Amino acid sequence: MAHFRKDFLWGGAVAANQVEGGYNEGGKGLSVTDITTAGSLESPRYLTYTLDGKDGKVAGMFASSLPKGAKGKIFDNEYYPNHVAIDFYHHYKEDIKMFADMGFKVFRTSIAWTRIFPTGEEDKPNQEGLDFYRRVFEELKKNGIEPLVTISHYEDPLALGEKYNDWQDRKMIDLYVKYATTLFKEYKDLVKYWLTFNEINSSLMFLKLVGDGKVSDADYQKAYQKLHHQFVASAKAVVAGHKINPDFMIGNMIAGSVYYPGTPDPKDALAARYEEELSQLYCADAQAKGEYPSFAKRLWDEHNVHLKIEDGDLEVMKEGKVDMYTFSYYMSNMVTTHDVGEKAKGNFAAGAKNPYLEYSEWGWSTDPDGLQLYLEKMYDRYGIPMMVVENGLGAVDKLEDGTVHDDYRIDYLRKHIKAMDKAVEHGVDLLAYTTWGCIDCVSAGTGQMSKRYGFIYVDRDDKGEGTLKRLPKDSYYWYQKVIASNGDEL
Ligand code: BGP
Repeated sequence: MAHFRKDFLWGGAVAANQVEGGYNEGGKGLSVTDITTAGSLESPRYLTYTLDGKDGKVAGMFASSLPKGAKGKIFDNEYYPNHVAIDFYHHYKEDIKMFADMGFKVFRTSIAWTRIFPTGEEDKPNQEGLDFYRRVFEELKKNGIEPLVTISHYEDPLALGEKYNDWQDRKMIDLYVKYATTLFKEYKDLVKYWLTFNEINSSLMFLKLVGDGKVSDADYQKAYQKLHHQFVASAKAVVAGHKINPDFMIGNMIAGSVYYPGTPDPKDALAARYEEELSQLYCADAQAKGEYPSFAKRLWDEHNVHLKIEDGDLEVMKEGKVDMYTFSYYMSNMVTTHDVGEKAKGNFAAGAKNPYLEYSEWGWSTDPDGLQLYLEKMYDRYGIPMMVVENGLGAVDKLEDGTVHDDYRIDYLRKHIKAMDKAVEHGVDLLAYTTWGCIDCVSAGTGQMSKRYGFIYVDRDDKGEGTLKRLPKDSYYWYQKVIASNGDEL
């Protein structure tokens, strides 16, 4: 018998920019993702812009920033996969019906900030945008599915990115809080579960993994200052949300990973711990404990970071602690001070390759024990309910006779569900599991469609060709049974 609670929320997750399309419909403004090209494992995605009359592009993903003074621009000769994505904007009813048939209890999606405030600075929200998400949430409710909503998922309004230099300006705090408060008021009777920022720790975690791997003190200064503004914004939103509806459960969202020492050398143990402090605990403490950890000073000093903290910031962080700890989990990492042969690759994969683990085509390890470890460790540290809001295997699927035999995906998910079950048996209060990309969508890291995660296949390729037809894969019927049996039948 599995140990999940009776009202366990089984479901799936996506993000607005990776599924919706309709990038210039319904009064929507441009998001940073709308000027982001497609890439692959070998070649990065680019943000395209114009600066002093000249066109240019800079490697980036996960809402990275443009060079100072640059204006985002859509080039005619580039392909932007998020413009159409899988056209959820027009297919949401059909998709929700398929989720409901699978037995989903919860569906995680995000709101595109630019559908609500096209440039981020309007006084009044865009009614068409509000209406679209109302229709989506009502459709979910009608089908017995609870919405779980990420307020900001890697898609700031482009206009704010250009003007305020990727959260360097404190003005972003008020603009975010205005946006979040608008959502809370509008959907207070439809949405109970909210997440403030997707993978907030990515600003630190991905620093070394993007570009040439060289990170300057100025880069660290920028990342820490951005995070400070986001922590304050998140805390203010939590406070405002609870006033609007005291039943709201508002969570953080961390890109979760565990860090193993690569050898028994104590220096490796220390290095692994330090990596965990930087990549996980710094942000997790700020939002779940409501304060900077004891090791924050060491982290700042290492890179001569001088954080601008204003009066009242630390108090509001304390007041606006999150109600639940939510995270994505795909893989673990290995850290060593020794010379290692092979390195792990991919946007999440840092350090050395772990000989005990298998790696996907995109270089991500499969490590269900790491998920158990993470759940048990973090529950022990923070003691608040948890949700696994992303987990899954990105793989190339082969369409055969109108379906996909994705036993590799079933195998991956089965192992991770077993790991969650163990953690629950050991006392972790786990509320939900939403697998990533429950319907195939555009990859955030590479912009590919061919890196598929879904239970539902979508006929669309890396160049934007295809009918957009939806087809259930083998994993669709498997997950249906898992949900119906509350995790007993794996
Ligand atoms: C997380 C993001 C998601 C998602 C996922 C898989 O970082 O929150 O948006 O895309 O990773 O990553 P990818 O799409 O690069 O395979």
